[in-house]
Amino acid sequence: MTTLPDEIPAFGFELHATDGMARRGTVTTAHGAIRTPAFMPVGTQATVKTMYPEQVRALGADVVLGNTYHLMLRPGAERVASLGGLHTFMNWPHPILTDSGGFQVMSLSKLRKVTEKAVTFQSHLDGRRYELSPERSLEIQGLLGSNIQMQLDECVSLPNTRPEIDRAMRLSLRWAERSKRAFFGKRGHGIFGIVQGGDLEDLRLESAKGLVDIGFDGYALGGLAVGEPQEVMLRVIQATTPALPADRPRYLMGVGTPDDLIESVARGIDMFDCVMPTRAGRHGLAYTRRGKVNLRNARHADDPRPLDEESDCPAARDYSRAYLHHLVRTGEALGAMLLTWVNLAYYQDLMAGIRRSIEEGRFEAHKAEVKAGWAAGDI
Ligand code: PRF
Repeated sequence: MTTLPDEIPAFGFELHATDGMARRGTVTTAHGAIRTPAFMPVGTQATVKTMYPEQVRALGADVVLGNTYHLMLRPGAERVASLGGLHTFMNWPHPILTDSGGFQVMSLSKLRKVTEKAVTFQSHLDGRRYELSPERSLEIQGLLGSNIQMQLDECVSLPNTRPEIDRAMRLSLRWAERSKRAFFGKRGHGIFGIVQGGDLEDLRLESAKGLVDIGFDGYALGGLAVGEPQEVMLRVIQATTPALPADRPRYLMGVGTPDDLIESVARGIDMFDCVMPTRAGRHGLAYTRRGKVNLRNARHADDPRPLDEESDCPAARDYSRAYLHHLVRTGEALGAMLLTWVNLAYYQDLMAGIRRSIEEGRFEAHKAEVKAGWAAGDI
């Protein structure tokens, strides 16, 4: 008997190749595939700031990130749901991952309080009081309709005390259990658990084991890039990824610089998100094959050269540094648009190069080559 394939693919992860600890895979969702290692542009307010969705897609992004915290406050999850869900609302028909809100509550809202039940906070917009429980976070993420939904967790900054890191890790584990139970597992949608435990490897391993026992579609590493040196972050990643199942994707939350990405891939990470390329672009900073360039700097005022004449990105290839400098100095919208484009193109090219090198079994050599390019400098 033949069976017709279901129209909507199930959520899943397939590993195609490994090279050392680096992995090349594909995450399958109801809205399409995510090639890993992947960088997810951040679209906090249902927009990747200054970019058209078509343009983000054309750069090679398979997935963007949305935020429970921002969207629950404005325009509201029920409203987005009644308008057909987040994919339709923002005209991004491809995969979407949503963060659960806890991390943004901690960094943005006023008068926040964490209890066993939930995190309560006052909106940074109008001071209204809200309660975000694991159940409500997953309800909101279900209303938004994101393909990858995140458990509610508590992230503490570093450096921190062992009792505080321990407390937040255990609370996050209990919330993981409740988040999983509250997740409405529509076909082609998955939920990720979040490993916490600060810079303490024994707590990281306990967190990872607890999450694996609950069972998630993927595993994130939270609580990193929160004040610790890069070497500490990389040590924690290296110690944690071996404790996670090889057949599930691993996502390093809120990271990072191009160097963070390539070094984390070397330690078994598959997915990243970060505001760095988009935020830096709005602040006049460009990421290129030759490192970081600050277009605000007066040395660019008379420079007719583009940022990178060899780039496939028109913004990097067809506009002089002098013009970009002028746009940045005058605060013109086009300056932010062009530099965000440059940066997202660079980040996506970086990931494409990493994926290819893993497939071809030359990741380490490729990493050395890419790092030599940054070190060679801009001029
Ligand atoms: N938890 C959640 N989102 C996050 C983080 C976290 O620890 C981080 C830490 N780098 C960024 N975004 N839920």
